[in-house]
Amino acid sequence: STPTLAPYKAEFLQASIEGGVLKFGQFELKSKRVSPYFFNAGNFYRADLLRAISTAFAKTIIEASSPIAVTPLEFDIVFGPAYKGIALAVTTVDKLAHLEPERFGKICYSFDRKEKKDHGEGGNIVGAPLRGKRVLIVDDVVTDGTAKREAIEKIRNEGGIVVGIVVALDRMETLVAPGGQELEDKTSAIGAIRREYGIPVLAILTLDDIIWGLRQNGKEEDIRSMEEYRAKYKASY
Ligand code: OMP
Repeated sequence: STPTLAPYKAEFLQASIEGGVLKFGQFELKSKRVSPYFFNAGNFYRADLLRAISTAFAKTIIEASSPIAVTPLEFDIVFGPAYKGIALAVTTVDKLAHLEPERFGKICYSFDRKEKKDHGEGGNIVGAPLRGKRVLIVDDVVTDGTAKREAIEKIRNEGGIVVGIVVALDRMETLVAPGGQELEDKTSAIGAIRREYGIPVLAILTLDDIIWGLRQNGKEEDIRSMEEYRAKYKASY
């Protein structure tokens, strides 16, 4: 497990718990698994929480695009898939420009329309045109990866080059068959996307990070059920 957590990650974790975004208890997932925690990115609508998540996204991106990184992330546009990704992309771009104006002052945002538009300016993209640009996708959680694959295809259809994905949370768990059965294969949704598209998929927080945080000041029973869940479902990537 994680020996320590970067301060911005620890702050994001604390804000997520205090803001009711990250909850502990019993939750049925899309996959039908019963999880001892749930991360609801739809609850980031309050100003202080939005600031916490955009700061954490921006710092994750700044770290990954550091010129001294082995393969620094380079991008022109931050793309947020509709609807939840929109606020994330817009606030992340604003935060990047605020934290590092020299490097990120001219970074753009874009997002897709869910509905077709056939009048006015037309088009399926709002914000910076994607053609020929390096595009970084931001989103909340990867569950089975369907939404991320759709976003990648849309961006490519518009002529954009997807260079990476940053999500708020990597649940680190194995994929489940469409019918809900457990599989022999220990692949994660994030691992599958990394291999399929050959792009980095970064996360602000992982399941390991949450458990680390809980060990610092969480409830004993939450720690136990989280560790059991991890032992049962953790992916090999
Ligand atoms: P999109 O934001 O539309 O991709 O949906 C993400 C899906 O993941 C939703 O169906 C959520 O119910 C689900 N989800 C979370 O949002 N947070 C979690 O911690 C776990 C899940 C999940 O069901 O796996």
